[in-house]
Amino acid sequence: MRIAILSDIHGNADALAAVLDDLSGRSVDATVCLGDHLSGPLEARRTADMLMTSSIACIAGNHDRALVTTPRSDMGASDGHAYDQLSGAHIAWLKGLPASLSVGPVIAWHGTPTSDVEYWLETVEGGRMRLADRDLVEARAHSPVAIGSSSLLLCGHTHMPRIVRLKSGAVVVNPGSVGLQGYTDDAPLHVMQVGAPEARYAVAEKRYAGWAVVHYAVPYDTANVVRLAREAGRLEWAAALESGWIA
Ligand SMILES: [Mn+2]
Repeated sequence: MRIAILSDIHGNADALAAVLDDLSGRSVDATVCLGDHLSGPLEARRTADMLMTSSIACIAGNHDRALVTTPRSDMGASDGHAYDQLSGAHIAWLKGLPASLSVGPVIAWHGTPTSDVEYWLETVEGGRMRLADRDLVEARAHSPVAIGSSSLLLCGHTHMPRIVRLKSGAVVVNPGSVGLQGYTDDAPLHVMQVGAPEARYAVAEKRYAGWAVVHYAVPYDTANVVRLAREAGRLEWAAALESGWIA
């Protein structure tokens, strides 16, 4: 079994198009997308249209949940910018997204098995993100949701491409972010940056008892999304889109 793993597009339709074009040359049995599809100062409507007309199996991220549960007046700039582009059909699609999905031996969540906002593989320390300690990664895998016999556990949310093996032998894979390679967040305040602007995704293939995982970094023309971010006054977005670094 081969599965393509996308996550955290954040309205970057140009990056999504580049990933889907890259993926078109590869043979996969299924493609999944792990949430935070639309939120940001870019092209939420175009991204939603692309996903809704594709065969990609999507789950909801915390921002997708916010778009259908938060009053417009209480939304942050990124959610509000996306929301204002969406039709009733887009909202209905968002409302129908599950919080998790499983395909054969693969199971996927946005954050962790129990939360779409918790980091699974990373810890924030000194305003930066690092690989979480082993016992914490194991503890966050524990869940009333049955991991069962799944051997490939997928998460997104932190935008950091990573593979971590659990003591059970199962691997947790974060494919990184299709659309946004850096951000700052609060509570606690920290910077996340990949250090390169390419669109990220991963392909995992079952091999014996394990998985061969390949992370891809796909170049695309960032001029349009950088311009859109600047026009929206989101200079940090523009820096991350252009360079993969937060200015
Ligand atoms: Mn998220």
